Amino acid sequence: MKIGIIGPGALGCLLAARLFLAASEQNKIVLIDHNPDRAAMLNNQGIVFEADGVKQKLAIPLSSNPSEIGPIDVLFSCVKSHDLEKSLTFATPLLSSATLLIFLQNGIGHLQYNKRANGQGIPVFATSSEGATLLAPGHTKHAGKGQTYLGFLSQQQQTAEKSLQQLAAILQQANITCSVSSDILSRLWAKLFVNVGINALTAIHNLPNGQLLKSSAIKETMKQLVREAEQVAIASGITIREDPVAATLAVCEHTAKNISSMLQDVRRHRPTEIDAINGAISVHGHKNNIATPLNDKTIAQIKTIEKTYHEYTT
Ligand code: KPL
Repeated sequence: MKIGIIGPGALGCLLAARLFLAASEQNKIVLIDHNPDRAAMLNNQGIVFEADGVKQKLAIPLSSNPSEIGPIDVLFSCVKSHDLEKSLTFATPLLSSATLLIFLQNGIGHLQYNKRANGQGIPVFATSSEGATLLAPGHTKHAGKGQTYLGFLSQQQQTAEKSLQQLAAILQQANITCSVSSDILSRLWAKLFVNVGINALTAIHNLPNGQLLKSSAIKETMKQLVREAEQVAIASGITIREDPVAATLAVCEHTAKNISSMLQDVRRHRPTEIDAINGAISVHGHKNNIATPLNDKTIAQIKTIEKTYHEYTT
């Protein structure tokens, strides 16, 4: 299989590194970056990957020119949810009607791409709890083993089902615990609950995930954020598989040292995924007449932080 990963962030580099280390003659890996200067720099420098106390430099091929690569079998989209639209336009030459296009964004806003594929890729939705921290451009550190689920939101032909199973096996061989889920929508919401409870609070308080549990006030806010999200999910007809509050507390503990993706964004003065995470709860809450005051307040707090980026940089 020819496998591309677009977006050399923390998770993109982790996937690329794991797949590259396990790649065989049959499976070729390429990283894709829309930014030609960064792509050239990373091509020279190599991707630095730290895991289990070992640091290595990997010569993973990196391109900023999708036309020179052409259609591939699998494209992992690891860009932020707010960059997805322009990234898909950029990636068009990589997509054929048979390409598995794997969406790995946080939140649920990107589910709209299930209907918009237009023969350019077969949309697959994925959720991963692999912990990864980007220490510098192209330098990623594995911060905790997780579980990855892949699944279709709509009925597919048998060939697509087979390709997805084949991809799950490749990921599994590459040390990424992975399975195909027949109920990916519930899995995406389950991940959303966790992100709703953890991400914004880590960014507001500038704390690694595990530290949130050390303050009873923050822990209580986390529980309430997730309970609001749960009410919205129930009103939206989503199947809930496990207690979202217990699951969020457990992820906080398992990823105690992790710097959440939102806190990483805030520290780099990048736009956050607040709209795709707590924002999605607020929007779906409004649609279903469920009030979400704590999520609304949290969104406002993060937007205030985002505004300060400008003040710092001018
Ligand atoms: O998905 C995450 C993120 O940081 O976006 C969690 C699960 C909170 C791990 O940090």
